[in-house]
Amino acid sequence: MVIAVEKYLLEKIEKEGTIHMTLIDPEKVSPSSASQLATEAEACGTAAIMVGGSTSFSTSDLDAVAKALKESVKIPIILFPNGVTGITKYADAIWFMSLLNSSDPYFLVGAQVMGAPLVKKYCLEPIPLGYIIVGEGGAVSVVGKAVPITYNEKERAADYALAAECFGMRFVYLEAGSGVRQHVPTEMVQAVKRATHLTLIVGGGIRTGEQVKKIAKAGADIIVTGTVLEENKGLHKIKELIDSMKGSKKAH
Ligand code: 1GP
Repeated sequence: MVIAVEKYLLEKIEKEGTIHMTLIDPEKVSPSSASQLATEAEACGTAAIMVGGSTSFSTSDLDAVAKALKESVKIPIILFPNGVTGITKYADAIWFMSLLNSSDPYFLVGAQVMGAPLVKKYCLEPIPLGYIIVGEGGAVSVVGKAVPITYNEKERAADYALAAECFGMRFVYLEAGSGVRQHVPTEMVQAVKRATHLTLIVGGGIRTGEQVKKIAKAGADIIVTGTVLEENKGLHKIKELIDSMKGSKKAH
C-alpha cells in the first residue's frame, strides 16, 4: 500500500528530479542542534529528515531528538533504524529495511520481526527498502556484518537490487557508509538504475555539489547526506548540495 510519505516522495521526485534528504544521527547531536539543522535544511529544500545511526542504541536519545524534530519541521521524519532500538513514535514513517548483503539473519529479517509490532502500534508508515552496503561501508558494515560488495562489482550490486525488486520492495539504498572517503561509484548507480524500476537512494561519503551532480546524473532519485552537514554548520553547505541537484538530468 502506497500511502502519505511514500506518495509525497514519489511526487516530489516526479516533479523535481533527484531530491535530497538530511540524515541526523541521534547519538551525535543534541535535540536543539538537531532542530536547528533540520530547520535550516527544510528552508533550503531538503525533502525529508532521516533519523538513525548504526551505533546509536539509546532509545531515550532517539525519542528526544525525534520529538524535537517533529516539533520543528513540517517535512516528514523518516526513521532509518539500526535495529529495534531505532524505532520511536515521534516519526511519520520508517524505512522498513533489510540489509540484503548481511551475513546475519538478524539484519535480514530478525530485527524486522521484532520491530513490526512496534511499527504497527506507533502507526508508522512502513516503506519497504532493500539496503545494500558497498565498499568499506564504515561502521554500518561492521555492525551489520555485511559481506562486502566492492566498488567495482556493479553487476553484483544490480543483482541485489533486482532481488529487492522481486521481493516487492519499492526502494533500494546503495550505502557506502557514513563519513567514508569514497562514495558509491557513479557506474554502480547507473547499473542499478538500469536494472530495476526501484526508487534509488544513494548515500555515504557525499560531500560536494560536484559529487551530488554526478550521482544525480547517474540515476539517483534520492541523495542522502549526514556527516558533511554535521561538519559544516549553517545554510551554505546544504544550499550547495541541493542547488547542485537542480537541472540534473537522470540517465535511465
Ligand atoms: C549514512 O548514507 C548515509 O547512512 C549518509 O552518509 O554521513 O557520509 O553523509 P554521510
